[in-house]
Amino acid sequence: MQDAPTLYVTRGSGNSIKPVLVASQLGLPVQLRYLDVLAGETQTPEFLAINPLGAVPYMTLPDGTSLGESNAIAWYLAEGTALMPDTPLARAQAVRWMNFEQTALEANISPVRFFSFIAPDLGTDHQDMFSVWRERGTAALGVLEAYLRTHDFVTDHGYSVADIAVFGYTHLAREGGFALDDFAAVCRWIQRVEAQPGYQPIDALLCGDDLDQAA
Ligand SMILES: N[C@@H](CCC(=O)N[C@@H](CS)C(=O)NCC(=O)O)C(=O)O
Repeated sequence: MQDAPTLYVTRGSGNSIKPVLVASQLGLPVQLRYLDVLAGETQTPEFLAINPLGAVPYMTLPDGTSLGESNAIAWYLAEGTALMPDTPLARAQAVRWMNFEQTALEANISPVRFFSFIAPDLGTDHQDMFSVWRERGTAALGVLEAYLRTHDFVTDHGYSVADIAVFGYTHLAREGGFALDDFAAVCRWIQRVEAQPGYQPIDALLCGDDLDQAA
C-alpha cells in the first residue's frame, strides 16, 4: 500500500466516486483519505498546502507528484486498462462526454443536489438558482438521453472511464429533484453501469474505510 496512490475524497460526492469506482472495478490499491467538506476540512491550511484549490477528489503519488479534477484522476487510473478507449475516435468521444459532464451535468446537478439535499441549511441564499440549475440540468439529461437511445455506452469502445465520469452525478440526479425516470435510455444505461464487474454503490465505495480494506 505504500506505493499506492492516495485519494482525498468526501462521502456522498459524485465527483469523489469516479476515481474510487475506477479503482474498485480494476482492483487497484488506493489509500482513501476522507475530508468533511461541511466541517471545512477542504479549506484547512494543511489541505490547501496539498491542493491550493481546496477541492476533492485529489490524488497524491508516492513520488510527490499530484493531480486534481475527478475526471483527470479517473483517466490516470484507467490508463492502459480495459476501461480506456483505445481508438482515436473513442478517446475523443470520451473527452467530449467528460467535458460535457463537467460543464452541463455536474455543473447543474451537483449544486442543486448539494443545496437542496446534502446541506439544505446552506441553500437559503441559493433558492432562486434551484429552478435554473434544474432547467439546465434537465436539458443536459435530454442530450444524454438522445445519445443513449442509440448507444449502449458513451463511447464506441464499450464501457469505459467516460461512462464512470458521466455516471458520477447523473445517477444521483433524483437527489437534486430531477425527474430522472423521464429519461428511460439514461435509466437503462445506469443499470448497465451498475451491472459491471466490481461495481459498488456510492455509500459502499465512500464509506470511511480504505478501499483495499473494504473490498
Ligand atoms: N471539477 C472538480 C470539482 C471538485 C469539487 O467541486 N469538489 C467538491 C466536493 S464534490 C469540494 O471539494 N468542495 C470543497 C469546498 O468547496 O470546500 C472535480 O471534478 O474534481
